[in-house]
Amino acid sequence: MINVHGFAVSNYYNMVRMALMEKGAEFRTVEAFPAQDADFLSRSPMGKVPFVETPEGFLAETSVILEYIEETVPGPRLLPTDAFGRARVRQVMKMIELYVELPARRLFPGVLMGATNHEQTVREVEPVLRRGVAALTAVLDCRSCVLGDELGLADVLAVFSFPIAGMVTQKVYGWDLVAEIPGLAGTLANLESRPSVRQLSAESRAGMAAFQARIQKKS
Ligand SMILES: N[C@@H](CCC(=O)N[C@@H](CS)C(=O)NCC(=O)O)C(=O)O
Repeated sequence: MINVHGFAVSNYYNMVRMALMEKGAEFRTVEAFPAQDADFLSRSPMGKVPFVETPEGFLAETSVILEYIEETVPGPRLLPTDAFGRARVRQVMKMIELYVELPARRLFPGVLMGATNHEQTVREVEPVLRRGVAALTAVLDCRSCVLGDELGLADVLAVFSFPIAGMVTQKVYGWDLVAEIPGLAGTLANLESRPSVRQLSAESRAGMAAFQARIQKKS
């Protein structure tokens, strides 16, 4: 049995939980917040969540955990059977993480955490996101899923990265990056209607007030 550590508002945590839910796997969740003490670092080397406890030990880094789940947990396949197909999914996963999630995250403090974004950050992030969105437009094939009609790990990242990135770019730049990618809004709506995503999103919304209160208390 896998134990998944994280908190409900964390989109990375929700990616891991979604993959397990789509597999129909049994797993346990343990509420955990990022920390830098030695005990936490012994389980998650960067002090981040999510991390998982497997029968063989701890693992961190969402994309790595997702691949581990795909290799070890029975259930519907989330990667294609052919090498090129798998590489295409991984290409999209990496692009979403590097060119959407991470730059958009630099704007989270001002939008979600009650802080102020530095003007320089706001200036730096926009061209990175615009370039990433142009690149993703070229590689995505938005139908019921982001690479056609087969649910896969790219969808797991997409459904928890794009909506929040779009909300953030709308607030900061008056530009919703989701709307820029043809078909993506419809694909995300389809993915959001899956029972796994509905449940995780509801838990995330329910946890938001407590999360913001926690941040306020820490700052
Ligand atoms: N590269 C990590 C990123 C995970 C991450 O940034 N998680 C956030 C919570 S959503 C976190 O733990 N932040 C604390 C920190 O950055 O120190 C992954 O793929 O799992």
